[in-house]
Amino acid sequence: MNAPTEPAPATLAEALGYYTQMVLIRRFEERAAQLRALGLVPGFLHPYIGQEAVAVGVCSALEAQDVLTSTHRGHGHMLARGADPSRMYAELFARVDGCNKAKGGSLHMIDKTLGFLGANGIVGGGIPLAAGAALQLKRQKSSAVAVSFFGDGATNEGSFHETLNLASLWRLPVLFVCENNLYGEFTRQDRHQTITDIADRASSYAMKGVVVDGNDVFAMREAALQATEQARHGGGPTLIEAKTYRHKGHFEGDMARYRPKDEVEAWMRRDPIILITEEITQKLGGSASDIEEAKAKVETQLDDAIAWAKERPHPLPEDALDDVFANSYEGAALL
Ligand SMILES: Cc1ncc(C[n+]2csc(CCOP(=O)(O)OP(=O)(O)O)c2C)c(N)n1
Ligand SMILES: [Mg+2]
Repeated sequence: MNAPTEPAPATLAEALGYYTQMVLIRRFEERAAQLRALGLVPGFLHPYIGQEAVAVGVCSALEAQDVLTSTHRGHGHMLARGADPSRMYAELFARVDGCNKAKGGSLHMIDKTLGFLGANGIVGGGIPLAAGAALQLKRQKSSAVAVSFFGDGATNEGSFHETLNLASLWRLPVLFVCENNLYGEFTRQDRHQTITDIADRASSYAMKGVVVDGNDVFAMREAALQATEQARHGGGPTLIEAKTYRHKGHFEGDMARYRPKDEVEAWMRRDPIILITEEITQKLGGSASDIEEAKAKVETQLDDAIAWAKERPHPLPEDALDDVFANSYEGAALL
């Protein structure tokens, strides 16, 4: 297992860009939770709050042609990839103008135009999908890479092990990004696996594994840049373990009383948004008004997105089966 090298210093403008995206993810979800409490969201939400640096750092290292798979905790990945919050809110509110016409909801949001191959309600389900996409990219001799985000719990699934085995054997251009937030649902990592560093599992597959501070957006970006560079040049996959923490419960409404208070408090002090704010104001010469401006911009964007989404119509019952079954097998044309 190798530690990634020190990240190259970011410019103030780059750092403010990452900050804005991280605040967008956090506020998108805080407001989604409030809207759910008001009855606007007919379904579960799994908040990504606390893990924003992982999605933003990794996605900042990607190119337009790259593809991604996500999890049940997928809003952050999709927003970091550049999805439109208006269409995402419309999807959460089950409206026809939602990014998946209200047929995906939070757990199955997809945006093919962004190469975002989907959130996924099946734990570990996105991992083989990313490797399948990577296999196709390799066959097409593309320089694009596939990225799969998944949790610590998912690394106990057969799909994780089977996929890492083949991805390594076939040197597929894929990044396996494990967001180790210390819990799988309500079970602490030390009660569901014997290892501490999930990156150690890479060595079973002769793959590079790295442990990264998942609350440091710059470290995440650097690890992703190194892994994409390797993957784009035929060097095969990397397993990146991002050590992070979810601030809230497993799902919206879970009070998370199974977590010790001091553990929660220690991680709250290392909130990724606090860390990047300090970097901007203490090291990169940014001012308090730069921060306030970025926050205000996000709030206006979300006000507009929510106002638009609330006014969209609900789908009609007679359209329920449209877009559910494929009329043709698009993938066949690529083979
Ligand atoms: C195959 C499968 N098993 C169990 C579940 C129920 N389930 C949903 S989320 C979850 C925990 C996943 O933990 P982790 O992979 O660490 O992701 P996190 O929720 O921490 O982001 C479980 C067990 C499921 N959705 N799919
Ligand atoms: Mg977890």
